[in-house]
Formats: sequence, C-alpha cells, structure tokens
Amino acid sequence: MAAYQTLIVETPEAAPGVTLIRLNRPEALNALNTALLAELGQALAAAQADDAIGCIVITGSAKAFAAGADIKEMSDKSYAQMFKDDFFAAGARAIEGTRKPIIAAVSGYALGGGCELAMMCDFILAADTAKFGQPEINLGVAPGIGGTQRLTRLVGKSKAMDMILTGRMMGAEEAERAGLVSRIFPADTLVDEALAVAARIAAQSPLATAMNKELVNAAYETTLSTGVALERRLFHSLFAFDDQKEGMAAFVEKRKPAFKGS
Ligand code: CO8
Repeated sequence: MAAYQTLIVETPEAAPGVTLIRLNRPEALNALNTALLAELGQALAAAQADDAIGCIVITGSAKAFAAGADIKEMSDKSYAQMFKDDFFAAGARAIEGTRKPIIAAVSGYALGGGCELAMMCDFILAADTAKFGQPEINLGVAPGIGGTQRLTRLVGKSKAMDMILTGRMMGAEEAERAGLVSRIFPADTLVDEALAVAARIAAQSPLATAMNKELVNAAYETTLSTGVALERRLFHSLFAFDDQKEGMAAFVEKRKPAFKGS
C-alpha cells in the first residue's frame, strides 16, 4: 500500500472489504491542506479501483476529525492564486467522484472544512465527543467546500443560518437531532462500530450498493418525479445482474447470499 505523509491507510482484518483512512496531521488537529487533500484523493482512487474493497471509512483522532482547512496555508494567498489553483476543488471532486460508500467517523472537532469533508461523505457516525461547526465567519470568510449548501440541505435553513452566522459549535446530540449525524457511539468504540457498519455494507452486492448511493444522491439534484422515475429504471436494471438472482435465491433457500459483483 502506498506510503502517505498525512494519512494512515489500512485494510483492517476485523473489517473485510473496508479501507480505513485516518487523517494524520496531529500537529494541526488534522487541518486540511493541499498535501492532505491530494493524498486523500489518491487513497480514495486506490480504494475505488480495488475490487476487494466495498466501503471506505474516513476518521481522524480522538480530539479532532479535522479542525478545518489549514489556516496557516491559506492566510497569505491572493485571489489570483486561489482562483488559479481552484483551491481545494480537486480534493472535493475526488470525494464526490468516489462511487463506493464513504462513512465519516467523527470524534472531537469537525470544523469548517472538516465539517464540510464529513458532509461530503455518504453519512456521518459520531462519537459522543463530536463537535460540528462552520466557524469561517470568525475568520472573516465563508465555508468554501460546500458548507453553506450541504449543511442547509441536511439541517434546514434556520439551524444552518444559526451555525454559519454565529460560528458556534454543536455537539453530537444536537447534530443527531438535526439530521446531520445518523448515529452516536461512545468515543472509545466509534472506529470499531464504524468498521462494523462498513463491513456490513462491503458484504452486499457492490453493484446494488453503487446504484443505491447514486439514487439517494439523485434525491438532492432532481425533482421527486424524475428521481422516482430514475429509481424505477435502475431498479429494473438490477435484474440484469447475477447478484439479484443470488440475493433472491439465497432468501428463498434460507441461506446467506454470496454476492460476486457481476
Ligand atoms: N489550521 C491550521 N492550524 C490549525 C487549525 C487550522 N484550521 N486548527 C488548529 N490548528 C493548530 C493550531 O494552530 C495549533 O498549532 P500550534 O500548536 O502550532 O499553535 C494546534 O493545531 C492545536 O490547536 P489549538 O492549540 O488551537 O487547540 P485547542 O484545543 O486550544 O483549540 C480548536 C481547538 C477550538 C479547534 C482551535 O484549534 C480552533 O479554533 N481551530 C480553528 C478552527 C477553524 O477556524 N476552522 C475553520 C478554518 S477555515 C476553513 O475551514 C475554510 C474551509 C473552506 C476552504 C475551502 C477553500 C475553497
């Protein structure tokens, strides 16, 4: 497996079919810089290309998932540089372009770009210590990799405005109530729980999983009637795969399915 400077990437034995990506810049509370986002893109591309991998977990440390974009890297940049580099767009595209499910396992701070990274994942599992926020207003700027758009869709306008205009943090329970987080676990079991969830996903048909992910994401991009029509088409198309025959035969024969991704 490739050596990374800002990540620790593993395929844990206890979670077959899962790539675990740990953000690893402890000196900066895992702040996202150009190097980290480039490596994250590489790690995601490797997981996407590996047929043995069915799900990806991104996590940080106990103290911080990621405390934002790296303020020290950004502070002196000019508009021309930001525009020319299309700052962080490549990193965002790498995450958005991954067809396998990505779970964010968030402990501690998920602030600014860290909260945005978590929201770019397919769902968020949180430790009871998690703290989410979009504090960019305190720096005289705004979220830049989707925070104003994704937080608003996830928690609604009132709470998104409250979070973004005040820069306050919200804890795990408020985040779960608001719909930002799907489940909360005790901090010391979070990664193991996330790996168990990911292993369960990785054991399903990879074809059906990719289509399900595509369909849920379509709900954000289209009207209800177009989304429902797309769902019906993809549902019908799933009957072209061996995995549909295997899944339904296994149910009838009262055994576990063995999906092959064909
Ligand atoms: N960038 C760079 N370094 C950071 C960051 C960061 N975002 N966050 C923490 N660090 C560093 C600190 O500078 C410190 O380094 P050092 O020891 O060298 O001084 C080290 O990490 C530890 O941090 P603290 O001593 O501050 O730890 P505390 O426990 O006292 O506080 C906090 C933790 C509350 C999380 C605090 O560190 C903090 O407020 N961090 C900044 C949070 C923030 O403002 N995040 C938003 C950043 S802007 C952003 O994300 C924009 C996203 C869009 C960009 C996309 C562009 C297109």
